[in-house]
Amino acid sequence: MTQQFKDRLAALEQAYTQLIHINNEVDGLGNGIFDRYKHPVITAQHAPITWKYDLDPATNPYLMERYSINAAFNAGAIKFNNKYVMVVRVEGADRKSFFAVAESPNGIDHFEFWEQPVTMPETDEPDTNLYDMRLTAHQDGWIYGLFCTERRDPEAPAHDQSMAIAACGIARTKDLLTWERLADLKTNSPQQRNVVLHPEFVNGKYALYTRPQDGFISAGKGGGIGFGLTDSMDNAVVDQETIIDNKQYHTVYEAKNGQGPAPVKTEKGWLHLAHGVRNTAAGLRYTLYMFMTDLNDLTKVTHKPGGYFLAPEGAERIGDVSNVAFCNGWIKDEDGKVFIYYASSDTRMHVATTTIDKLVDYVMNTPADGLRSAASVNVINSIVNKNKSLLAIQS
Ligand code: M1P
Repeated sequence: MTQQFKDRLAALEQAYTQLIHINNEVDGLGNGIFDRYKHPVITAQHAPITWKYDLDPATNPYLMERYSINAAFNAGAIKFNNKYVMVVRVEGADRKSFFAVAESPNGIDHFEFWEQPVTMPETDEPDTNLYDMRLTAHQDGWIYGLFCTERRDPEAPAHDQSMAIAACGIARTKDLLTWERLADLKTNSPQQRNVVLHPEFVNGKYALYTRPQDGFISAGKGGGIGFGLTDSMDNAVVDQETIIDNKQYHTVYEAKNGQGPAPVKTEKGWLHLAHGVRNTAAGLRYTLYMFMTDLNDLTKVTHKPGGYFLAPEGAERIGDVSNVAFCNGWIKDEDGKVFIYYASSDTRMHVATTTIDKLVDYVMNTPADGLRSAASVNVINSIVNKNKSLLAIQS
């Protein structure tokens, strides 16, 4: 082993150790709804050295990367064995995404990947690409991971090497190490992404949030967050998708939308976090928004604040696919604290913290989108007028 090899290895190890020991802290005053943090919680640089380098000086004398990691984003999340755990979409320089588990003792920093990425079994139709897992600890005792499996469109002409079909892949586990792959979800929609399993049985059936879509990128006549039931998760079939939250003109979910993580049950209703997409001259803009559904009727949206809940800010706005905030994982602690794991610009993971009480207050008391500029001014005026009376009483 040359001195150069030894020095480079020591430097790589030091940089990695420093990275995973960075302490995170709340960034600024925030909006009162949630706190953002100064540092991302998982990045491509968090990938272990042993994934990227052949450490044998005989076969890798220059200690160069033999497999490069491009990004680490769109993670599912779960509290597991008292640890805050993400199943991260890790993307190699070859554009292939795969899943890898990362854990932290406190949910806000010191995330470290497990020794090896997830070996996800395949169906008879191999996946070209896998991404965006939603984790659900279901009432039936399994932890399910629902994700997008992407394959080239068999109808695609040879000159078009980008036409793809997105479907919902399904796997289940008890330990996040060994996964049992089940058949892909069948629906009547040509494309499915952002499919999420509801944590409880509904009339003895499994309930799924879907996102019917015509094209790989464009929602076309489809779109909206759908809801459907299946008798079983082995060979899951949703015959009928009811759209519970649709695309809408001049909103942050005008072009398309999709359910984020599995909803969280509260005394007032089910809290949902979703992403909405609008088109701009600079391309698509992804932000997060929230809504609440009825405890007894999961297809009924009872509250929906206007506008976005969280949008990419500052450095978050820049990445492989800029201007994107995306969330498919959150964790609710016993004491009501909530950890929202969101990705920025298809590049890295962040955390935002809040509480169930704050989220319920936000969802129930933030005015709905009035859908016209005049309605927005009315909202401000009603706040100002209330404040004027309040301030007059106080003075
Ligand atoms: O690039 C932004 C996002 O685009 C897709 O989301 P959706 O299905 O809503 O369009 C997904 O590829 C997602 O992974 C990605 O972050």
